[in-house]
Amino acid sequence: MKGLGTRRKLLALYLGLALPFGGCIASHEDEQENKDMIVVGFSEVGAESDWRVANTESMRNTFTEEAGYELMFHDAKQKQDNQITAIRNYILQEVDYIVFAPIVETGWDEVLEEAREAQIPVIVVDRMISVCDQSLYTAWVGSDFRAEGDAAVKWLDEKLIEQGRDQEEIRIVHVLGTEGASAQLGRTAGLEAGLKAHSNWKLTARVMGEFTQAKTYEVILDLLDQGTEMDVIYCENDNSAFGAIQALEEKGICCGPEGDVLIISFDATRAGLTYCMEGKIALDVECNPLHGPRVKSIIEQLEEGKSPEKQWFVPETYFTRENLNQELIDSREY
Ligand code: GYE
Repeated sequence: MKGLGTRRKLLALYLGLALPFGGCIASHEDEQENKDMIVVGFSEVGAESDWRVANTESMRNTFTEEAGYELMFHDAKQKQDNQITAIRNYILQEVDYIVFAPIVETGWDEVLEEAREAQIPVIVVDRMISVCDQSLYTAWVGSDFRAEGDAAVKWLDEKLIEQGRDQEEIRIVHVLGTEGASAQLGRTAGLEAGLKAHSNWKLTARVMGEFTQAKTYEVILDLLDQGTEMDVIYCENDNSAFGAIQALEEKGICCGPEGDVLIISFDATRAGLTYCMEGKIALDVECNPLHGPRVKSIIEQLEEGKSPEKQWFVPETYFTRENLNQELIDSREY
């Protein structure tokens, strides 16, 4: 692991750049302060959803100078190549920790080998990575996406029984998130298992929503124009659900637990829960984006020479109209 040597080098780099332009000379105290800063290079997926914005804010609000950190932030704009380049840059800059929220699960081995050679610990946050050698990363923190999918399926099963529709044919439209992302893979696997277990559940369409409102609006509108019948839309995040609702409403179709179309969503952001309380989203499975303090706690453990848990799953719940009220929504951080 890197010691103060790296931080000193960064300080030297900083002073070397600052002097010729601004004539800025750091005081002894500034120098002391910068020397002790922990430098974290973070590569974020993008800004595709409300969840993502909350995740970015959580990281920015946690890794502040006051807390003793210098955060280098990089927005990968949903492209894995951008993330690989960012990680390489962090290696070149000899940051103390590399943190990244991987867009997809595969394709990380080579660049993480490079990080390992440079002896920089790598912390993976939110989505998971799939690597042959588990020692290529130090720790991961995020959600159990398969469990989220299973919770949605269990809820749907019970809801249909309650409505007396468990023998009827149920036509399901599945809106996929970013292909190859853990959140997509886990939530999709949950639905797949549900389809297998219920012969009356029929998948009428599977479309790409890319976790965005705009894309989902477009694909659902297309399906409606083609006359695709749907009882349930399984959206893999809140922004997708917003797009689906927008398309349905434009066509004068009601959505809600007792409406024409039942919408299942994931994230439980404030906007998602507001729709849920109004009944437009029938079920919103929670996915917690507030990972900043969790990543910080991993780094603190490493700084103290301790070994953090390799995988840290965040406990989560789910929401329906029945367990929501405005006070609860207002009290949530995202
Ligand atoms: O559900 C979605 C975001 O990886 C858990 O990515 C995250 C997902 C989240 O765009 O809104």
